[in-house]
Amino acid sequence: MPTPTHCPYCALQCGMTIQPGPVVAPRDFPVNRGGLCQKGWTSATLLSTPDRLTSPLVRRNGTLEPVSWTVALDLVAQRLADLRAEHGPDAVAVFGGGGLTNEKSYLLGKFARVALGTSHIDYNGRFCMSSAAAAGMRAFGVDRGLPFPVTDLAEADAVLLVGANVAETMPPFTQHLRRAIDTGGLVVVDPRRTATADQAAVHLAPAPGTDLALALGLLHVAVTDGYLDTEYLRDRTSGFAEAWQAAARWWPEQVERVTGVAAADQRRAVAMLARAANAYVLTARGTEQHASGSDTVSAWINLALALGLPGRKGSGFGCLTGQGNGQGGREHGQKADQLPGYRKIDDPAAREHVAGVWGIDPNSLPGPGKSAYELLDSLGSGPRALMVFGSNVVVSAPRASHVSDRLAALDFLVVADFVLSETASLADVVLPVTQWAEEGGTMTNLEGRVLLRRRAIDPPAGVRTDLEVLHELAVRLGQPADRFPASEETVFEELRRASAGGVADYSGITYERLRAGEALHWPCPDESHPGTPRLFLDRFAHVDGRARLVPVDHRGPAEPPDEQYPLRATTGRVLQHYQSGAQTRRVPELNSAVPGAFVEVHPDTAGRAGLSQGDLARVSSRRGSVLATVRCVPGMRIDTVFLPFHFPGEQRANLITNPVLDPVSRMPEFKVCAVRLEAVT
Ligand SMILES: Nc1nc2c(c(=O)[nH]1)N[C@H]1C(S)=C(S)[C@@H](COP(=O)(O)OP(=O)(O)OC[C@H]3O[C@@H](n4cnc5c(=O)[nH]c(N)nc54)[C@H](O)[C@@H]3O)O[C@H]1N2
Ligand SMILES: Nc1nc2c(c(=O)[nH]1)N[C@H]1C(S)=C(S)[C@@H](COP(=O)(O)OP(=O)(O)OC[C@H]3O[C@@H](n4cnc5c(=O)[nH]c(N)nc54)[C@H](O)[C@@H]3O)O[C@H]1N2
Ligand code: SF4
Ligand SMILES: [Mo]
Repeated sequence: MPTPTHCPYCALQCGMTIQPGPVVAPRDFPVNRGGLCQKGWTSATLLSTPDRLTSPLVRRNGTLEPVSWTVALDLVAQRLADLRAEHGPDAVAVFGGGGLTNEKSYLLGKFARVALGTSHIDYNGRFCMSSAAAAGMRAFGVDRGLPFPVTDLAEADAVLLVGANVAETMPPFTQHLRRAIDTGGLVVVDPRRTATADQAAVHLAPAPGTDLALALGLLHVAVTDGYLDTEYLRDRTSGFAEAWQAAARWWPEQVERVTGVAAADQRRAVAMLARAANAYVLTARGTEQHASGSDTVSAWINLALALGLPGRKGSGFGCLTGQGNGQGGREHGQKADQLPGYRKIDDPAAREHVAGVWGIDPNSLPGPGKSAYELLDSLGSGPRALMVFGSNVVVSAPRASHVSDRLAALDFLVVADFVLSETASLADVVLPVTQWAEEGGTMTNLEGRVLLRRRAIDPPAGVRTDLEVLHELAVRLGQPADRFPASEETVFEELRRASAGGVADYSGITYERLRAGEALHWPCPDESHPGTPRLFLDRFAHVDGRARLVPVDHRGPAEPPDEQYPLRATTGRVLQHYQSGAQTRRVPELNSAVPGAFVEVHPDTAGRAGLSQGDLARVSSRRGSVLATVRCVPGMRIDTVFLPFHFPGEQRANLITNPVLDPVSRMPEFKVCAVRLEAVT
């Protein structure tokens, strides 16, 4: 019998079945309705990849050698205990991932705070949704990527899609935009003419890093062209006057000068949104991964609020979560400043509640730690040991060569993975773990719906689950065995209690309800509660029930182009590869489709550098150089180049990226830095 489950990759969490073979097939589920992208179709391949890790590895005389689990776990526990005894609990740091199940995220956070006693835990979601989360919190008082089911979009007449290339990053999602596309209501904001922009009636192509000016300009147009929803602003929001002060200065011609987006197109886009019966504004990484990302998302929210969209039936604002469990991964306590239930770690009531569930003294809980990049940057001088679960930072962190240096400065690096990722290959100990189809757990998709991942096939001999690894290590570090259960359902039962009363309340969700196929979106505060597919219909989550417009102003990229580095480089994704590529580069069909790094560049810009299609180029910034094959794209802006970040070694786009951080979210500026393009001679 095929087992129903979900795709292991992105936040859409397409429904699929898997049966021994292993063979996957799409399944009818609301988010994908029987569709899958190429990554989903080929996802079973990695389960039996020839270089699958099936034994723990320990570095001896410079090389990783297979050892037994007992030897590996004893060694890890001993080294961590020694470093802690010598340098204090903050000598050990933990780095998690948004691909981990809710149970893993929860237990990893508890392991760091209780078994290790360290404040240093953060995760790759900081590189992903943190700016959107910060802006959502500010505006609405709660952060759930989409506060409505994806299927609601099917009724949309107009959709403003900002910095999202869903045709490549969530292909089955585009079916929900069908009506908007067919009725000429799709507006795409992207410096590149992507496969998504190709389907839009209006494509606005701002220079990378200028979205904030564009959003202010569109708010300006909304006001001057008479589209303001004054009744909604009066009844459901506060802060319009302050937000308008900055936007008042951004008249369309001024915005055109800064962004390159024609004033007439700005007006068209606003008119389309304002005149539609049902309209949505959706953002993703293109507009968020900037040093001004939080303010930029706030500016898009301000626009949506001015038009009266959020919390209105058939309309809304949302951010597209990225990783498989990007939503749940940020709710259960693997973020530096959080405890389970999306609670704040510096809130005394939150500490008391969670410490009560964990059976510990609230005073023994550490305080907030450093954000992901700051944590990586401090390795060696701060933490002496790092444990990585579910991230490949050597490829995916900004200023990657510096991050590799910091990893090399550690006394001890432990990586749990199912393949020898670029990060795992630097480790002192590698722990081989199960993959999605071989384990159970829950994931929370981009619409806040909790889904069951079911074990469908037996794992290869020699691998353990992440939960088993944490259990074994916690016991060796002196914790009671039942404080770190290795069964996912037992962990979930505890997670429910820890989340009870929190922002992300899972206490009414049970495995039994999920097995029965109930569609449960959090918050779900008791077992008779139907869950909350749509937030904000009556009120926003702030105490007064109102949404806030936040006053923000444009500041531009942290590193503007200059004579030495005259171009703007931006980075992102292609359909066939996932993230650091650790998984998809091992799937022959995907790897042969896109075998290496490329740089998209306007033919004239390439020509000026003496380059043409297929040549090898060097793209250099103040931090380093990346090698990539030239792809001439006539639709590109002449001042901009684009590189995917899925490739290792000298092809790492992150060799050039700027690690400057957003002051609120601590998100690095992955989406713009100043570069120069040269031929490799
Ligand atoms: N195939 C594939 N799918 C994925 C993933 C993957 O790695 N591969 N990863 C998943 C994850 S974790 C995430 S976070 C999502 C990301 O999903 P998306 O956000 O859709 O992906 P990106 O390609 O990072 O960025 C989207 C677009 O932003 C544009 N962009 C660059 N700079 C700017 C700018 O300054 N302003 C604006 N408005 N746009 C800009 C880029 O040209 C790009 O087309 O995808 C998920 N799905
Ligand atoms: N230049 C640039 N850099 C970027 C971005 C960008 O747009 N531009 N985007 C950023 C974004 S949005 C993201 S989300 C990050 C993602 O970047 P990474 O954090 O590197 O993401 P992955 O490549 O998915 O890495 C996951 C690793 O964990 C392993 N793994 C997967 N599932 C599990 C599990 O359940 N347990 C364990 N133990 N291991 C597991 C995989 O094999 C893989 O090696 O990259 C960021 N970096
Ligand atoms: S869109 Fe995302 S969840 Fe769906 S098949 Fe592709 S990678 Fe998997
Ligand atoms: Mo992401």
